[in-house]
Amino acid sequence: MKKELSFVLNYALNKGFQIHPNAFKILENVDVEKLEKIIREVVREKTRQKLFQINQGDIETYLGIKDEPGLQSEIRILFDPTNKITTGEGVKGYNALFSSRFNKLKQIISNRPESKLVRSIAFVKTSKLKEDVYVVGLVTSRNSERSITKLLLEDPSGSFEGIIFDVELQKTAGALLIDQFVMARVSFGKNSGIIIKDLIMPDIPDQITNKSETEVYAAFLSDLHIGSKYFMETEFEEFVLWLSSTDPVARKIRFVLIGGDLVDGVGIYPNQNKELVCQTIEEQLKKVNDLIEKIPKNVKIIIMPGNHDPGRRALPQPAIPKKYNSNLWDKENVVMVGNPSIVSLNGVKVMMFHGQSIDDIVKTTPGLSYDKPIDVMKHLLRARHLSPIYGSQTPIAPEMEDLLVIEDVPDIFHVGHVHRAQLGMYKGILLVNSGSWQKQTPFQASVGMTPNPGLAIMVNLKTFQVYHQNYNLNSDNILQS
Ligand code: D5M
Ligand code: FE
Ligand code: ZN
Repeated sequence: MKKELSFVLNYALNKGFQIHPNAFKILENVDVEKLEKIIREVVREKTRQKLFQINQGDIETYLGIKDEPGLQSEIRILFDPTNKITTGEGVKGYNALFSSRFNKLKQIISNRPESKLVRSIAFVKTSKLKEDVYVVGLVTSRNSERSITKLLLEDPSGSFEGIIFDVELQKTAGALLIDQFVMARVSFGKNSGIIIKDLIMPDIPDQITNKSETEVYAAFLSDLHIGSKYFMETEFEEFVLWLSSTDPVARKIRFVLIGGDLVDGVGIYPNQNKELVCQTIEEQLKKVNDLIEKIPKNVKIIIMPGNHDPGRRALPQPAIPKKYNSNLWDKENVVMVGNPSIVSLNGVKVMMFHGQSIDDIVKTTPGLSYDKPIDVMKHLLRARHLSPIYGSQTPIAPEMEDLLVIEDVPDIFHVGHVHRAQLGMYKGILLVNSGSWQKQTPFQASVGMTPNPGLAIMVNLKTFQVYHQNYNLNSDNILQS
């Protein structure tokens, strides 16, 4: 036993006190220089109370690590694709997927006044209307040449090519994502072509944000990439230890959300093994488990997969399967969900999505970039879809139901994947891209991607105020908003 701990025991015994083993366990982890002061003061206080046993609660109260009383930590899973996955086969599956997408979004847009004037594309093409009408459809292609933009829209009755002349409207059209749903006001031109006069997104209506009644905090994390030699293990461990510190914010944290890429995986990209310190998924998940164990048990941890985690690659992804690491599934304070998911934390609805679709969107949409993931997240909200572009880099499974439509409007939208932490606000929704805990990889350096790893983001679920910390000592990391 360390001499400082023997001193503590002897001091207490000499004053007629017993120390409960649980109290002693806490003292074993306290900075030795503080031990003498702690035991003298606790003994003085207990003498005053005439109680001669030193319990866990006495030490916790002294250290300020006693649970904040009255803090709720109620978690409900509002949406999880894990048990809903029923992938269709071949063409039939894709038809079902797109028909589900169309119907769900048509329903979402149906509360707009213009909806009453919506006609089917087949009807509009054959009836040569004199008045403007509306159509709704999925964007199948977009072309800009000289001073006009052409859009191909499709609904279950057929498709048509609309022409846009208006300069501002061409900009709106330029921001449309392929396969996204849109409403268009159309009329017939002189040469019998169909002209698009306006474009309306499904978008987010004005709404009242749900807040927690008590000042509980949630920590937002993603892209740890455990197992990669670029995982910032020391910095992440420091953050995990902070969670059980006496810091007033740490004392109020009741939720930790991990938005995917917990591990770096195996065989995710060519020659990945050269960049791994753990060569198997099991080893990598064991390390995840060891870190999770260090988080206080009164904190609930929500774990969602990303493109590096085991399970299936195509969206929507089921929760990380039990077979790789049953420990995570067995923990009482861990909740395993699929990607995307919606969880309610004390009534605050958080939509979690890893963010794979950002890659395709940044590549095809003018004005969007990897350094500003929040802009892309706003795009997704306006389109009411988490991954509209089909058949590009992001694999999407031909589900019978499109589970990537944003049906329910969240209070917080949590995304990761691009390794750039950023904050934003859209129509009352707090937008969080939680960045990463992995240093810049050689691949990212080769394509000029500059991550800002090591930022921990905490949100007060009562006030929605954001508190953040930088664990990255090598750079002056900034959290953009
Ligand atoms: O992805 C982190 C970011 O880096 C994300 O924006 C994709 C991009 N990335 C990473 N590897 C590749 C390859 N091989 N091709 C294209 N884009 C890539 P993460 O999911 O953490 O790997
Ligand atoms: Fe990642
Ligand atoms: Zn990722």
